[in-house]
Amino acid sequence: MSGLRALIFDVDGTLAETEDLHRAAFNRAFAAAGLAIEWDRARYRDLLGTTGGKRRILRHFAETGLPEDEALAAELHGSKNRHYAEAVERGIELRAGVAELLQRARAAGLRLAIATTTSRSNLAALLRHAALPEFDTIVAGEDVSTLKPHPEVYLKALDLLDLAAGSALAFEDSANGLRSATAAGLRTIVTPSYYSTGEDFAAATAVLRDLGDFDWERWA
Ligand code: XBP
Ligand code: MG
Repeated sequence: MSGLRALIFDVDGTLAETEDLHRAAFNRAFAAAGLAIEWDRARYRDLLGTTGGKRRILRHFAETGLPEDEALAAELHGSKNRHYAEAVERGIELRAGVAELLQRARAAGLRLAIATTTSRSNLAALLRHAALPEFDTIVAGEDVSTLKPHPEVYLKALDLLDLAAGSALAFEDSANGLRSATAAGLRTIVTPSYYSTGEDFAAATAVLRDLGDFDWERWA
C-alpha cells in the first residue's frame, strides 16, 4: 500500500506481555496495604474489560461490596505502579517480531507512535528496560480524559503526528483497543495476547499470531 506514513502501537499486551506483571504488582500493593484482595488470572482476565488500573481497583471495590474510596484507589494504584516498575527493571522481553517490525518501519522512513491507556511511569519503565527505539509521539493514560475503548488516545496520536487516519496503521492486542483504534478510523492489526485470546476481533484488518507474521510488503 502506498501512503503509509506511521505505525501506532498499543503497549500492554502488544509490545510485551506485561499484564501478568501488572497483576502481580496489584496483588503486592493490596498486600502492602493490609488488604485481603488477591486477583488470580481468571479474575484479572475479567477485570481487564475495564481499562486503566485505578478504574479496575474501583470496579473491584464496587463488585465486592467495599466502599468506592477514590483516594484509597489512587494510593493503591500509585503503589502498584512502583511495584510494576521494579518488576520491569528485573527484566522484560518484547513480544516476538516486535523489535524486527520497529526496525523495518524505521528503515522504511515510517514514524512510530504509542497510544496506550497505561500510566506514563509504566511506559517510562518499559522504554528504559526493553530494547525499544525512540518513538516520535507518545500518548498515555494521563494525556486523555477518556480511556480506551474511546478513540481519544488514537485521535490525539494522529493529531500530534499531523496525519489522517488513512496514513497510519494501529497495532493492538485487545478488543477494547481494537474498538478504540477503529473508532478513530484506523485500520488495525491485532495480535492476541495471553489475556485477550478469544476476544472478538472481527473488526480487525488482520489478526496475526505475532508481529513477526506482519506481511510487510503488503503495506510498505
Ligand atoms: C492496558 C491497560 C492498562 C494496564 C495498567 O493498557 O488496560 O490499564 O493494565 O495500566 P494498553 P495502569 O492500552 O497499553 O493495552 O495501571 O497504568 O492504568
Ligand atoms: Mg493492550
